[in-house]
Amino acid sequence: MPFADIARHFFDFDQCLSAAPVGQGNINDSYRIELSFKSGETNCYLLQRLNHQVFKNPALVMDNISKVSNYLQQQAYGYQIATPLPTRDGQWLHQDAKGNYWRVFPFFENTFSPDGISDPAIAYEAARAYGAFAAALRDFPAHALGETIPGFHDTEQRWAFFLTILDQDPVGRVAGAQSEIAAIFEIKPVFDKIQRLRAQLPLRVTHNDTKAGNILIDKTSQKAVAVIDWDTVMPGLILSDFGDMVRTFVPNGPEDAASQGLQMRQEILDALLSGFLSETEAFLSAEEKAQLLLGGQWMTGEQALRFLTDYLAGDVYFKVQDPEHNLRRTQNQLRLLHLLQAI
Ligand code: GN1
Ligand code: MG
Repeated sequence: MPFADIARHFFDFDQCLSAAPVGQGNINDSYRIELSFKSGETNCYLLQRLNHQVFKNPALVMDNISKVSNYLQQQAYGYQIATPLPTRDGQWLHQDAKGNYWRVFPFFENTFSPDGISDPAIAYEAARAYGAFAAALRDFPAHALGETIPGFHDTEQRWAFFLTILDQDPVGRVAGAQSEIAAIFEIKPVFDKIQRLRAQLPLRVTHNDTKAGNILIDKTSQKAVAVIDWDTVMPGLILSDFGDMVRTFVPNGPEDAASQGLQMRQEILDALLSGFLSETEAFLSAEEKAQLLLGGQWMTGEQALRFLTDYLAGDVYFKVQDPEHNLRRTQNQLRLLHLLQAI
């Protein structure tokens, strides 16, 4: 079994009892593996292939994660820390013969991610955990972290890339996506507003991928256990961390829902605000607090732009299950943005 061969670089185990895909990630590939050891012990781990087309400097990703993990271990941070487990020769990554990068994390049993299925209590719990993450890192020196994806939430840069793809039309999809393209041009003022605000907002250490899929909730207690997926933890704006929660928790279905009828849920939005502020109110600036909801519009619009760009580019970035997947995702983000703008 190939997973066993990879795991052998991390552990001296007896047998690999099982290996199965887990999670809904759009970038990396994650597997739960169950290993038995000669001591008689059995343990589960998360084995993950890091997508090095997207993360072009895998060592930098791991360096950031280990710095954040070491730091959080010394803070009063009330959640589990997903510290990576090193290879037997002390590396964070194992590179296989095909050039793929593998890493291992502890596996948190009896947990789930509230992807498009949350109720207000869970949304509150998740937002509180993301808020606690930001709070625990508020004094971490942002310059100590590298940019794992340069310009990740630089929407101006993403806009310029969209225009290039639109112009090149590399796979001939532009003609069939005219209404989505027109809708993207209509939301440009949201991005312009963010750009004007940037000068007034502090640069913080932020998570940058605070989607519903990156929180683990305990199945029994329904309490948040861990904030996961630290690949994009780097300097950023607090608005995007709150915004990506709004984008993924507030609609009554997942971002790639097949139906065009996504609705927004005000009670979830209220729960996110109170959960997040319960941890961050004391240190966020008045301007940051005033603009949290704009963060929701920004992230939803930016994600629409990213999905549409990828559709027009021929599905080169996000994993897709069918040729219309990125278009469907775009339509859902556009619909959600219009609902958020109507609040
Ligand atoms: C990707 O890999 P995953 O699912 O955590 C993407 C996010 C998007 C998200 C949309 C590195 O996150 O930025 O918001 O898909 N991650 C990267 O679901 O691009
Ligand atoms: Mg991610």
